Amino acid sequence: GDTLRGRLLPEQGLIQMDGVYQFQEKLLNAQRIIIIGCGTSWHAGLVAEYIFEELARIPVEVEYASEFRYRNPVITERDVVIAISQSGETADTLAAIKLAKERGATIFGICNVVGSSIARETHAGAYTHAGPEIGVASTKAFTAQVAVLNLIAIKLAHKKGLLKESYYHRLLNELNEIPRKIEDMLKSDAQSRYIAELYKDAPNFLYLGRGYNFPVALEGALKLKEISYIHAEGYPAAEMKHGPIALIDENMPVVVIAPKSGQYDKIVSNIQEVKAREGKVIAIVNDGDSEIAKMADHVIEVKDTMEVFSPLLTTIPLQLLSYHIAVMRGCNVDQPRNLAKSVTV
Ligand code: F1P
Repeated sequence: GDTLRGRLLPEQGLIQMDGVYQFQEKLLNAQRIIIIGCGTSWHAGLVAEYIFEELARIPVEVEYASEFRYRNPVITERDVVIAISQSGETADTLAAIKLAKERGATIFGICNVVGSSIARETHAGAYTHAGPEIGVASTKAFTAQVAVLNLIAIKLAHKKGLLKESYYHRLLNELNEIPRKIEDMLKSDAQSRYIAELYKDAPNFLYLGRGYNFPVALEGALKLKEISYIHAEGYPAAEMKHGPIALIDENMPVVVIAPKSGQYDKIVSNIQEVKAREGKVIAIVNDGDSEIAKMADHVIEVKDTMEVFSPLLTTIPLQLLSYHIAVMRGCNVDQPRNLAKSVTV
């Protein structure tokens, strides 16, 4: 419709957008959106930075809440802060919200847990309703957060007159297709399991991505660290030459997130650079990508989608890869050591 009111993803639970509807003028007039969160929620914020700036042309900053709360940030009343948290109880995020509120910003929350502390502290919000996260590490919360942020960006862009009607409808229709595509991918995880078996004893992993999939590289590395205790780093692929390339040899598995995109040729060059140094390339590609299949050691295929939605799909095999590696290493995937579901201190 012509408002921001909307509901989405009936198969996965509802994303309720009424909070966004009440808040739309603030978002439309925001001089800047500051997104804060920790861990996986921060990664969802990074994806949103690309989407908001691309579609809605609103300047976005993304900050770790754990840093933001101790800084002396410049905040004005025309800033809107979007706080993202699965649990809604993360102490750093809560403290960052209070600081931004004191300085006059309007705070919008994206939480999974209804009635949580963060949900109560914010001026308005949208619940992700992703269902309970059984494990400590965020998984479906991430895709739900990215879906909500996508929907907000699309609705704002439409309100601002920045989207052609046909493109706007294409975006919404495709977003509605995502749950089905994810479901299909969850059913066919044999390739992730096979690759997990080959690399489960690697001491290090590198994850590379560009654009929308740079935050996915960070998230893939975080999931591996959290549940498999393997050291992993995520990097923008274009940064590889500025340092991490020194790490690459025949013992380094490099996961390259490389679906079709505006930067496809660039990511192909990055794969060539890794192969020239004998790194092992595990590439996440679109169905039927024969070009990368010729170069990579392994490929995992994901369904085609529009570029803005690609993180919703490319994240899934990375979660599965971490899951299988963790299980094969005898780790408790639901209760990783040293990690708490809500970091309340
Ligand atoms: C943030 C977070 C999670 C992570 C772990 C520790 O939680 O960093 O992303 O997987 O559970 O906490 P939240 O604010 O999104 O609940």
